[in-house]
Amino acid sequence: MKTKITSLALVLISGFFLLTSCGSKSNNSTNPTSNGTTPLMAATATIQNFAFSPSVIHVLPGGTVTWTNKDATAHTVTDLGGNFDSGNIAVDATYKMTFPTAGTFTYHCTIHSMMPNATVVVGN
Ligand SMILES: [Cu+2]
Repeated sequence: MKTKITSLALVLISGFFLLTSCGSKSNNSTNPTSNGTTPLMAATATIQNFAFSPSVIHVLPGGTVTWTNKDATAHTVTDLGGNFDSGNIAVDATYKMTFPTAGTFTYHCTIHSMMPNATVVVGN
């Protein structure tokens, strides 16, 4: 009888740890992502019709912005201050940049000078 209770407790305890470890794992892998209008740890943006959208992207310090090129030609995401440069982003490809410190970064596409500049605002 004593053995039965002990093994039951072991099953319950291991089940609990299995559940909690799964829960923390999924929390870590899914950073809250915004469309760039609210500062979160991750934001997504698109390059489409020769424009960056949204034109102002907000992200928290330490956050990441991922741009996807949805045009039929290559573009770049190039900081005017020289802090980052994607190089050519191919059609349907993405470029990911992490911003460790607060600040305002204005960037453009070096291939198409007629494309409007856009901005990443890093801060709370
Ligand atoms: Cu371009």
